[in-house]
Amino acid sequence: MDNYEIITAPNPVLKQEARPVDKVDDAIRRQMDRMLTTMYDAPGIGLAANQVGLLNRVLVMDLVTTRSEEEKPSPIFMVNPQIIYESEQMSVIDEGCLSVPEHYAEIERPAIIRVKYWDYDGKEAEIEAGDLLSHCVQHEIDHLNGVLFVDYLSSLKRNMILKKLQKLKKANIL
Ligand code: GNR
Ligand code: NI
Repeated sequence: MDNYEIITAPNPVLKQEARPVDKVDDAIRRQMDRMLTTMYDAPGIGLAANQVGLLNRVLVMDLVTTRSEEEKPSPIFMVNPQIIYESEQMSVIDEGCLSVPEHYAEIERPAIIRVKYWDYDGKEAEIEAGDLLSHCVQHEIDHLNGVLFVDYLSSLKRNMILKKLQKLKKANIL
């Protein structure tokens, strides 16, 4: 199956809010399958619909980027994810983003969260996430709300990064 193209900043679609999905049907499942292969090939540990130019509340994740032949992938698919609990304790992780290539920054987020969502079959599901998974889910939900990790940095740092990316685009390097 054909992969999607990943959109990089600055691009208005990354600043837009994605709309809720009414129902998990075959079209949404095809979108999730295609987002997953796009994410694996990138490679990344998460991907939100905005990053492939689709404005619906769909995300895919898989924290394991390298697997041997025998190991089965264990993707997580979320439709209409909602954070229903955030710990007061925070954690800092060095984050990157496929839409902000080659830039990384330490981002502070609630250490543990609980998320309610619809799974691949459209069934209601709930998970508790800590560590990298917690950061990844929050990073992906931010995308669905039009927020990038660079939005947590000072405007000086953010604008420097965005200018560099814009320059690479103009030179056709991105
Ligand atoms: O591949 C990715 N790595 C990552 C590392 C720390 C916190 C979040 C992430 S998500 C990112 C892929 C991506 O851009 N998802 O939107
Ligand atoms: Ni990202």
